[in-house]
Amino acid sequence: MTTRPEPEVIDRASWWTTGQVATALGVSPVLLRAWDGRYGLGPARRGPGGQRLYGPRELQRLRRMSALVNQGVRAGTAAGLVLSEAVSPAQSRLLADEIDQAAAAVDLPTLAGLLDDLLAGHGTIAAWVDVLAPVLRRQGERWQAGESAFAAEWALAGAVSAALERQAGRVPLPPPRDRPVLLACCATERHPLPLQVLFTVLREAGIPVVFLGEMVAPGVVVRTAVRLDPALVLLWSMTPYTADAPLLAELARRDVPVRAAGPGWNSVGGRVGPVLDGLRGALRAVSAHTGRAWP
Ligand code: B12
Repeated sequence: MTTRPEPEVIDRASWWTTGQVATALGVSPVLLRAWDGRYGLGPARRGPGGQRLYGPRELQRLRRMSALVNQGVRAGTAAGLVLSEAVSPAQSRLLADEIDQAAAAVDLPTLAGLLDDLLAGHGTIAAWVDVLAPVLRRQGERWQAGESAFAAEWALAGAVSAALERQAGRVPLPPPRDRPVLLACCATERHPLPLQVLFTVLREAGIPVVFLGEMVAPGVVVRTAVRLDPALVLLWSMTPYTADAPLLAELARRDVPVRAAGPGWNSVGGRVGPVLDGLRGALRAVSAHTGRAWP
């Protein structure tokens, strides 16, 4: 039996040049080289022609560095913070275990503290990909094996959602001059977390974004899309029985730029177009529709 590689794994094998990173972060290549020389925030490796290549972890660190500097933190202080934040695989496992245990004990204050530290310390993308998604998948496996306590799953999902909300709330709203990205779950879909992660990442990047949440009535999605004239709509389905192909068709019929997102669409077939099934792929789609560079 062949197993399909997980999209996130493929994405994470990508490498970016200095120019691509500079464009994505809105800083100059000269500044990137200065941050490398002064603070060691450099590329992970060199390409065949000697070009500097940044991997996902380096990119994430530079994104944090840039965000901190934009918030007024001095570059030296920001670099110190960022360098002390790198998550090793061993640390990821440790953090994941701590979060798992706090969820199992339904220890909500500890859970909130751990999640706030994780998001602030490692950035939303790394926190999600390296720690939170694995913990949630573990919960799902337990549920499937009939072992899961529902209370733990609710505690975890609720606490992650609340922590993402706090994280997004720390970022100032971008000026409302650009067309927003609109994110909505299909009408029976109750797994909004991946979409909320995307919402948080876009907020952090200063991209106008509206998140309608879970279980959105089709009429609400259509009316909101027509009213907002979004640059892109992502319609989320996590499980096969929630994918709403007629809604997707209705939006397309009204010339709304829309993409199906999430594994639930895979069973619907080619009628819905290529499905976005990874955080990085979704960011690339947003980039293509908003003109905002994102490697
Ligand atoms: C938490 C949770 C819940 C919570 C949700 C609360 C909340 N606020 O989100 C609650 C308790 C409500 C719930 C309910 C149910 N759940 Co549930 N749930 C989960 C759990 C544990 C995590 C969900 C999640 O956020 N996953 C996100 C990440 C961790 O999943 P992932 O596989 O790594 O992500 C993939 C993609 O989403 C993508 N991706 C990751 N991030 C991003 C970001 C973007 C932007 C994009 C585009 C893609 C993307 O990459 C991955 C590879 O494909 C999953 C287990 C799991 N493996 O996901 C089960 C799971 C999804 N649930 C499942 C089921 C069956 C249900 C229920 C039917 C159970 C029930 N009888 O109550 C209901 C259905 C509700 C509904 N109508 O939608 C099954 C679905 C099986 C299937 N494929 O049909 C799962 C897989 C558990 C299992 N192993 O069986 N659930």
